[in-house]
Amino acid sequence: MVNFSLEGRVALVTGASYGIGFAMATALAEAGATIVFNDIKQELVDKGLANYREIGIKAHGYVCDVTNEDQVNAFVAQVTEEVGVIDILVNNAGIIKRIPMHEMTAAEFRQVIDIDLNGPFIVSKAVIPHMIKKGHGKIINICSMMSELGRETVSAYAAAKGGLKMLTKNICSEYGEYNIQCNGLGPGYIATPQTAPLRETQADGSPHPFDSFIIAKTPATRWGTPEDLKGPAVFLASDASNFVNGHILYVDGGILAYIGKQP
Ligand code: NAP
Ligand code: GCO
Repeated sequence: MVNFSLEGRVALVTGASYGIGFAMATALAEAGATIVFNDIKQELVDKGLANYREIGIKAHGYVCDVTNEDQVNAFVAQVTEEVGVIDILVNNAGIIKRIPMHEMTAAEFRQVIDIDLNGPFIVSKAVIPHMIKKGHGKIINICSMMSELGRETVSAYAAAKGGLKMLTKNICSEYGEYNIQCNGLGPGYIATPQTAPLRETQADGSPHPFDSFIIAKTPATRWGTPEDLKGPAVFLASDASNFVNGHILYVDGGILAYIGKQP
């Protein structure tokens, strides 16, 4: 029987107090994994712990900024000591800034790259030696439609997520021989706090134009939900995907396959 079980495995999902990270962590826990997550503020870690407790998951939460290498190294050492060697890493933490490129400051551009691309590099670098020693590991990088497509106002985010796609392929290339599989998950447009501004009902009660645009661009004719990421996350975290490496699994309702509905 295909093995989707994560019993006995320790999974770190970064930035998983809520949103997509929370849903994926819940799925990994339901498959048997012990869940570790981080956030940049204690109050959010505490809120996340309460959210996990509410659904019967005893998660381990830590304050850690994924862009801070010293913090990350100390965090990974503490988790290894207190919980166990990390078998599964989901690089989920990320931000977006929607600003026309010619109006975006270099500092704003750098901040997005720092969290969305440098962060996954820093955390993966800290975890890989432990995975090599243990003889196996799963790294799942949360990419995006913007790993493949551009659009107005998201230049930094697209650059970061495009880079994250290639970092995924490079980790696959460099560490496949150690039985480490590194793949990407590319969510389509998902209803979370990050996309809330794109879905706000207009003052006149009409849907946000972007909301209608995405519905027209998606064969599934709906926004995704964090729950749509649960199965794909378990697949890529489990032995069922041991010969899948360097792949970006798009979970997008078909957007990337579709030219869009004729107006
Ligand atoms: P979200 O609701 O904004 O959650 C992002 C999480 O990352 C938050 O918990 C946030 O913590 C945390 N975070 C931000 N900066 C951090 C840092 N420096 N160190 C540690 N944690 C940090 O986003 P989401 O929609 O769930 O998205 C999660 C991931 O999926 C992101 O990588 C995003 O780019 C990607 N994605 C989202 C969509 C979508 O449509 N929603 C589609 C494709 C890909 P704070 O609350 O403290 O900021
Ligand atoms: C945007 C959205 C997207 C989604 C996601 C799509 O402003 O276009 O935020 O970037 O977050 O990344 O896959």
